[in-house]
Amino acid sequence: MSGSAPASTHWDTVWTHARLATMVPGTPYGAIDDGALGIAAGRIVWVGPRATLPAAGKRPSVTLHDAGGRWITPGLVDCHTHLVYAGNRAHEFEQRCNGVSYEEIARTGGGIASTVAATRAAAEDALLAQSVPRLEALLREGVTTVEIKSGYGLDAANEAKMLRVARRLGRDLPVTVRTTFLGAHALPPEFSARPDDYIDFLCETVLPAIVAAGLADAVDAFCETIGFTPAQTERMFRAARVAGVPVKLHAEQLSDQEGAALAAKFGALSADHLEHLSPAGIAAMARSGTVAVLLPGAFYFLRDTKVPPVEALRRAAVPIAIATDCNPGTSPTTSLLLMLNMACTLFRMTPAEALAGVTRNAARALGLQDRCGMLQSGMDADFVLWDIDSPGDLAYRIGYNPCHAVVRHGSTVTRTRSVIL
Ligand code: DI6
Ligand code: FE
Repeated sequence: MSGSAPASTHWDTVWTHARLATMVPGTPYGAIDDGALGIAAGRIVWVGPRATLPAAGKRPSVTLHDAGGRWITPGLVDCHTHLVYAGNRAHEFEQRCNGVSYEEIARTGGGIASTVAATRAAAEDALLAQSVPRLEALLREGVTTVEIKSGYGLDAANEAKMLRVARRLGRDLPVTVRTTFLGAHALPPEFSARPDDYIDFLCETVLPAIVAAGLADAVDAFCETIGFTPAQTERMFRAARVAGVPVKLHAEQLSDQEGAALAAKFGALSADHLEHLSPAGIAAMARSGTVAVLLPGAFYFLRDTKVPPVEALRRAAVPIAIATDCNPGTSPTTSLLLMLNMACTLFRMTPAEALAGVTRNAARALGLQDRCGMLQSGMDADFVLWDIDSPGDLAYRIGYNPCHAVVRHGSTVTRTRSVIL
């Protein structure tokens, strides 16, 4: 468990008197009871029991932090969000509470289309300003890495605008942002009834421009009866492959389109939602190492009853991640901790699985497994101090935030309590 720091390493900081949930597999939470963390230049250089702290961590030049016996986990990773958007869809929630279905709202010009109209109309700065409070809410709960999708612009200029806003959020706020191009989210009005022409336009014009501008870390699509067919999704994936960008997929949310197997065929980082995932889809994901990203907020908000096949995923050893799916239509939440609780209550996951789902496995769903998601030598020094008695408390509470402080790249960036460490 102990990290190995070369003897010559100059340590900047040591955190001691901590209970570490390293999330390194092998033991529950990878716990180290009386632990210490060594940091140099924003990276973790040593993790282990305080009693075995190497000499490099005891030099007078090293800044010492006492965690006060608190639990420390890796910084949380929200690996699936649509948090950059303009407007508000509260009225659609009212419609649904009056008996109208999500699909009906989508078919009659509401749903994603209404957010597309609002997002197109918003200037870049206004879009940023509307998105900042949502991201800040996530950060207050210990999120240090977030994925943000486009998909409410649906043309070259507005998809790029969304992704530039996502990149700016990563520069302006203490969080690592990974961007995903989701041009194939819905059909824009100007391509009405011409989905294949729209996919051509995305593959030939929009995706190459976005990749050339360095705006996309991944490509995603919404493979669904109200989204795009598997054949259209496959064309997006081929274009992504040509552009050298990894893929992810909104798969099997409302019906089984065999999207997860398609994603696995392209070595997807993740397949997400998966309520209607089949045994064949699970086997394909297991073979390709594709992470299953479950989104209990959308399941809850749509009053879905079809639970994703968690036990079968477990048996097949498919890594399971949990995310907010923060979006105005189906998951208007900015609480990743609430998603932990819902993963346990609604999907029957364990608190340890849920926490792995927002740390180790979420990092993997973004291809960042070597950078974050565990407290391990070599990883970014992104971690959270919690006022909790055990790591399971994080999934236990409903609507309570025990985050004490957040450290990103070695520096304390958020302190939610006035108590001095
Ligand atoms: N699945 C979802 O749950 C969101 N997008 C998607 O492909 C919904 C987005 C919205 O309704 O605005
Ligand atoms: Fe989504």
